Amino acid sequence: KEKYSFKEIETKWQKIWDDMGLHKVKDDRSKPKYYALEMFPYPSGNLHMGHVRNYSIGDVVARFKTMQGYNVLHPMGWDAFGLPAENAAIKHGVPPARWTLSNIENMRNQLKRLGFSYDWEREVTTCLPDYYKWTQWLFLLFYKRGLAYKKKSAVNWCPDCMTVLANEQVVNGACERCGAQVGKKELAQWFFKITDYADRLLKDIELLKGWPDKVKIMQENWIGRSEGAEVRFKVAETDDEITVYTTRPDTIYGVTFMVLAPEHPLVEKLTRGTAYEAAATEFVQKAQALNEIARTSGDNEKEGLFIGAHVINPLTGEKIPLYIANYVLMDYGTGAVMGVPAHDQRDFDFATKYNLPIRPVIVPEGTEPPAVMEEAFEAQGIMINSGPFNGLPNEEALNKIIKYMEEKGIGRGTVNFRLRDWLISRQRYWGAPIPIIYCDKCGTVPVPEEQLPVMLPDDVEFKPTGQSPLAECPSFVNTTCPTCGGPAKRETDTMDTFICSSWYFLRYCSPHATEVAFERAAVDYWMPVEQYIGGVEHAILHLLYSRFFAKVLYDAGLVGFEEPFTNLLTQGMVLKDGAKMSKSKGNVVSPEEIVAKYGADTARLFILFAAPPERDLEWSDQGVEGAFRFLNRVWRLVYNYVSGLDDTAHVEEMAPTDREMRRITHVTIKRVTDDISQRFNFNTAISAIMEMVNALYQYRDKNERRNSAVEAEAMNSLILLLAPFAPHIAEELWHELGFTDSVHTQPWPKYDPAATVQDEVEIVIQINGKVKERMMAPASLDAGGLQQFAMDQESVQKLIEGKQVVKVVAVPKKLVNIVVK
Ligand code: ANZ
Ligand code: ZN
Repeated sequence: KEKYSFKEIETKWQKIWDDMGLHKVKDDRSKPKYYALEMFPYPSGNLHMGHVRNYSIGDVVARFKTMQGYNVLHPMGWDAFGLPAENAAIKHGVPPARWTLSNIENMRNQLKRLGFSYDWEREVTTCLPDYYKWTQWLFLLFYKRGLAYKKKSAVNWCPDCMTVLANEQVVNGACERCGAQVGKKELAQWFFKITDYADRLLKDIELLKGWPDKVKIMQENWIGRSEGAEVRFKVAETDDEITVYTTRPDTIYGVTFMVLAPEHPLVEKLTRGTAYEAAATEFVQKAQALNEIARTSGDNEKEGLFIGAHVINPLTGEKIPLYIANYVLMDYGTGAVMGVPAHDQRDFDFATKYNLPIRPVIVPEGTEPPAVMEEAFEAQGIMINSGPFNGLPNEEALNKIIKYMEEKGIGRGTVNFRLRDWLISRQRYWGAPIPIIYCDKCGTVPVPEEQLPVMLPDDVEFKPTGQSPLAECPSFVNTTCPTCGGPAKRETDTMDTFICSSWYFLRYCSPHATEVAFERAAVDYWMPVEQYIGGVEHAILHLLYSRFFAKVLYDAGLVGFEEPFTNLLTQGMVLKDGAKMSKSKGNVVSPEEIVAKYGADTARLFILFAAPPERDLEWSDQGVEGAFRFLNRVWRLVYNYVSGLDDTAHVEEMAPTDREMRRITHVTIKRVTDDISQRFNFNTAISAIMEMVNALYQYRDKNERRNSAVEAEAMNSLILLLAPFAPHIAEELWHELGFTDSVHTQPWPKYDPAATVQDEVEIVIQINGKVKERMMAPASLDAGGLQQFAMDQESVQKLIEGKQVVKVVAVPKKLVNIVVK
C-alpha cells in the first residue's frame, strides 16, 4: 500500500467496473444527453499512440460530462472492411474475416487495458452481416431516391497482374506488386450523386459553429463553388462547337488560344485522318498516366500540342489555334479552357513555352500596359483592348459581358462545383457487396430488402492475379432474378468503406436493432453528436460523406437533423524526434510497452499533459517519467493523509493559512472546470492540479495545526478533479479516503466563487531593505492602504520606535519597506 502498484490497481478496477456495468449507457431519457464520439479505428492489428491520444481526449470529455450529470453515450467500434485484410489474405493465406476479427480482439483488449469508459455492449463492427445488411439497405435507399447510378469510369489497371488497383497500390505510376506501368481501364461503376447536395453541403457549413475554421475551409474548397460563364466557340474548319467554362468572362478579348483536355471527345474527331493524329494519340496516353494532382499543380511542366484546328472568338471574330494540354482536366467545367495568358499564370507559362501572343485586357487603374509582361496580371483593374467595354472596372465588365453574351446567344452565366460524384464501386472482396442483380430480361434489379444481407461468400480464393475474388466465385455470382425468377447475375463490386463509416454513429444509438438500421426514437434522443474527435486526415472525405448521409436521411424522413456533428475537435499528430510517429519512419513507441512499464494512467496523463489536443505532441521519455512521478506524489500525499502518518492537531477554527488552502482548492476547481469545458485545455487543467498538489504538500509540511475540514475538502476535490484524467488511481484513492461509491459516479465538484477571492496575503515588512517580519494583510489593499495598514500594526510601531521615518514604499500583496534614520 505504501507503493503505487499501478498494474494491480488498474486491472483490479477494470474488472470491478466491468462487473458492475459502470460504463453501461443508462437509457434514462429524462436526463440531458451528451454524445461523445471518437473516430472508430481500422483494425490494423495494434493500437498506436495516435489512437491512445484520440481516445484519451474523448475519455476525459465523456467522464467529465458524466460527472456533470449528463446521460453520456460513449461508444466504440471497428471500421473493419478494407484492403489490408485482403492483402494479408493474398500474402499469408488467412481469410480476411479471420485476420480482421483477431485484430479486433487484440485491439479491444488493448483499449480495455487503457481503461477507456466505453459501453462495450454497443460495439459496432462494420464487416459483420448484422451491420453490413444495413449498409446495403442504405445503398438501396439511395438507389430508390435516384442517388445511386452506374456510369463508365476509369480504374487503375495493371496489365501484368490483370487486376484493378486502388490508388494507394499505385506507386509512382507503377504497380505496387509487380512494378509494371499502370494504365487506365474503363469500367461501369457505381456512383453516389453527392453533387445533388453540393449547394446544401456548402451552405450548411455556416451551421457548424463548433468546428475548427481550417476544417470548414477545407470542406468549402473541396466543394469548390465558383461562378462564371460558359461560352461557345465555333471550330473554324468544321461545324463543331466547343463550350468553355471560365470564371473570368471579363478577359474574353484577351483570348489568344484554346486548350482542350486530352480526353475531350472532339480531339479524336478533329485529328482523325490528319497529320496530327499520331502525335495526338501518343500525347493523350502520356497525359492519362499522370494523376490529377500532378496534372493541375502549379509546378507541373505544362505540355501541350497543337492539333491542327482553330476556333473563332465569338466576341472578336478572331481565329485562334486549338491545343490539347496536360493541365486541362476533362471532368472539370467543360474540359475546355479559353487561354488568356495575360491574366492567368498557367496560360502565361503555356503561351511563353509555345510562343503564343499575350494580350493584356486589364491594367491597374491609371497605368499603361507594359511593353513586355513578366508574369500574368491576375488582380482587378480597368478594361482595355476590349471594344465597347474599355474603361470599365473589370468586375463591372464581367457582368456586362455575361449579359451581352446571353442576349446574343453566345454564352450564359453558370455556377460550377469542383465536387464530383462519389465513386463507390470497389473491385474487391472485403467490403459490403452492392445489392444489385442483373437479369437479361429485367435489367438492373435491386435485391429485395427481405433478402438482405447479400452475404460475402467464404468459398473464395485469394490469388495474386485475376479480378475481384467475388467475380470468380460462381456460387456468389449466379442467382435468380427477384422479378422474373430467371437466371441472373449479382453485381460483384463491393462498396467503398467510407460508406460504412458514414452512418456508424447512428448505429451506436440502437446497436442491436434487428428490424431497422437505427431506431428513430433512439436517434432522436442521442443525435446529433455533441463532440466528435478525430484526426484531421478525415477533415474532408469522411466528414463530408457523413454530412451527405445525414441530409439524405433527413430528406427521406428518417432522421430529424441535417448536421450530424455539432462540435468537432481535430487532434494533432504524435511526433517523435520531430517526425510523425509511424512504422515507416521506425520511430514508434508502442502503447503496450508504456502501459506495461508505467501503467495506463501515466500513459494517458502524459499524452494529455504534453500538449493541447489540437497541437502536435512531441513524445518525450522524460515527460512520461514526469507524469509517473506526479502520480506517485499524489499517491503518497493521500496515503500519508489517510494513514495519519503525520499526526497533526486538527482545529476547527480557520487560520489565514487554512483560508489560503481553501482558496487554492476552489481556484483549482474553477480552473480545471473552465479548462475542460470551455477550451479542452487539458494540459493547463493538469498543471492546475499539479500546483494544487504542491500547495497541499506545503500546507501539510508547514503547519503544525491544520483545519480538518479544509484538508478533507482539498483531498476529496483533488481526487475528483483527477478522475477524468487518471481514472484508476483516482478510484483507488477515493476508496482510500473512505468512500464506497465509485469516484466516477460522483458529481463534479463545484467551487464557491467567494472562496476563490484571495482575502489575505502574506506580506514582508522591511526596515531599510532588510526583512524584519512577515504578516498577513488584506489582499485588496492598494499601495496607500497597505502602507497605512503596516504602520498601524503594533509590531511595526515597535520596530521603528525612536527612529525617524524617511520614506515608506509599499508594493500591494508583497511588501512594505520603511526607510529610517
Ligand atoms: C479564362 C481565364 C482567364 C480563367 C483568367 C482564369 C483566369 P476555378 O476558379 O477553380 O473554378 N479551367 C476551366 N476548366 C478547366 C479544366 N477543365 N481544367 C483546367 N482548368 C480549367 O477555375 C476556373 C478557371 O480554370 C477557368 O477560368 C479556366 O480558366 C480554368 F484570367 O478561363 B479561366
Ligand atoms: Zn428478371
